[in-house]
Amino acid sequence: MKIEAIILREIRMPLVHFFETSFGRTTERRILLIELKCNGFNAWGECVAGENPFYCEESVDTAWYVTLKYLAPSIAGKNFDQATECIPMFGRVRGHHMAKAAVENAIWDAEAIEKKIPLWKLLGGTHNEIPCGVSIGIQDSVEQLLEKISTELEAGYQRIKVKVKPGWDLAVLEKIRNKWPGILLSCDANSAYRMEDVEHLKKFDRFNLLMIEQPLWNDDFYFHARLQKQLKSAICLDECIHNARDAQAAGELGSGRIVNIKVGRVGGFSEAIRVHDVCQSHHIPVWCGGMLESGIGRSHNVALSTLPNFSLPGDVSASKRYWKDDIIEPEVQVSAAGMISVTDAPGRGYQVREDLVEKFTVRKQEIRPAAAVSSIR
Ligand code: OSB
Ligand code: MG
Repeated sequence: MKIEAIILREIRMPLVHFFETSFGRTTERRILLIELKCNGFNAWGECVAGENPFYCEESVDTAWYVTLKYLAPSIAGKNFDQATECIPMFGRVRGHHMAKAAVENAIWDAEAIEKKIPLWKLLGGTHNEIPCGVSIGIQDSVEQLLEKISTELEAGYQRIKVKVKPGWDLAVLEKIRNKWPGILLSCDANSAYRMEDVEHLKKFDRFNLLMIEQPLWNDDFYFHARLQKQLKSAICLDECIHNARDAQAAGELGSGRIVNIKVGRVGGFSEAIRVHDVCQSHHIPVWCGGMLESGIGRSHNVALSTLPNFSLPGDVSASKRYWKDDIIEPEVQVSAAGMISVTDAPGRGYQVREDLVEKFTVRKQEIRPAAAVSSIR
């Protein structure tokens, strides 16, 4: 396909319910969307960076800058047979994985549309439905959290993950376990604990958790290995895995027994597939994490989750948990058995509601190939 133009947009979408983690509360999402104008069709990508650099170093504004100044100009006017051809074009830019992923994934979206095959098959997916879990943020009260869990269990979700931090952990988990002794339950600390907390973290073992996600520093997998040796519960790595080498090192060190793959965090579908493969060779099951995506990123997460080693329920859940109106048609829906099905429709399998995208847009910029400069005499 030929990339005739790249359109950057920032959209704003209010969440139906606030989402709070150990690093803060989000009530509205600012989202950078990438639209590719190709020969005869449009393709889309979503940047999952947050408004602030609190989950990782990137934010909506750093991603906008890097995409506008470096990534988009490097692909404008180029012809691609395969999405992977863009990777060397981004090579000079260090880091900025979420910005790179948004552009790379848009090119994968384009490749699937052009080849008239489902994106999930293009990525190497083998499952035609994926098991779903939910991630539930810190609430104003434990009662409110228990009510939310009960709603999600009734909706069919197969695994409940709750956010924890010092002061919102053991007592909360105890109330949940007393009420639901048998459910698949996990927790996510988003790096809120330190090695001095090891005795405290050992107490999590009594709740028979499926996993404790990223208990220690965001950039560490050495001390996670030390901690894992002292815990019965499996550690799941999120923030600290940026590429397949990290996954390999974490596998060799024994830093965790499960990995959460977020396609934005690792820089795009190509690297996400490599992380998946490395984990598989270390017998580490993976699941697909979420970043409060709109329908575009969500549809891409659904496609990625069909790969064979995605063997635990992910944080990929129904559009309506996040948005009054999602920007795709149909919205992502979850069955009463807690599954999302994929179809054989070409591309991402969900139409983008361009009218709604336009309505939510607060800034927009188009990049076209630089016109050939003719020298003036
Ligand atoms: O750590 O998984 C995380 C949301 C924002 C930042 C980090 C995380 C999360 C989630 C939300 O847990 C998952 C979702 O999209 O529902
Ligand atoms: Mg996490």
